[in-house]
Amino acid sequence: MTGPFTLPALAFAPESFGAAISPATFEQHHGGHHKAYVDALNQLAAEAGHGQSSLIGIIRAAGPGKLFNNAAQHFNHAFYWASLTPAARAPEGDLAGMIDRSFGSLDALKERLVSAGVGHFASGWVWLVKRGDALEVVDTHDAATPVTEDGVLPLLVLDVWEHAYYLDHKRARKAYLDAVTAGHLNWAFAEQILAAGSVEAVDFGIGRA
Ligand code: MN3
Repeated sequence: MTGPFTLPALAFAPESFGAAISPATFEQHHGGHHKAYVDALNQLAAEAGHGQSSLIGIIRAAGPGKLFNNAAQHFNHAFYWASLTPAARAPEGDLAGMIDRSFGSLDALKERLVSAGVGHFASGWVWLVKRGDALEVVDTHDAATPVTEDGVLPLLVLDVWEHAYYLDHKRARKAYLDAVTAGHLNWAFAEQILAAGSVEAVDFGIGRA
């Protein structure tokens, strides 16, 4: 069925990630998994009387269950596509300064992202977030998302569900995380959110924020 939420187009060519993420993974992950979350969300939101609600409003209002899971997975996946870029440049400006103050260096942050992903049990997400004046790496299980937490601003995310890497790296989650953190994190997106101070102020394809 159609509804207010739509699958955002990828902002890059799926052939442009080398050995890190294959076009086949993007096809399954974006056109398959993410689309299924959007379709289910449209149906469940309408049934729950949320046909006019914003995505983040639904995520924050829904209790545990299918509506939360599909709404949060739409948010998390749109945030993930925006967190990826074919060719990363170094973080700049305020973000670069906060990375150095919070982690010591960009390489130390990348190591934290990889180790958090490797250490995460089963399905979930690894996030770079701002809490207070500092940056942190946090992981969330299943569909859980830091957008529900007061005072926490998500800046980047890595999907560590098996569907994000299994076609390309089999069970070597670390190989996927090493490849993505080495050259494919979209620091420009993190800089935009940091400057805006909210995820609602940046358009990354979730429709009504
Ligand atoms: Mn996924």
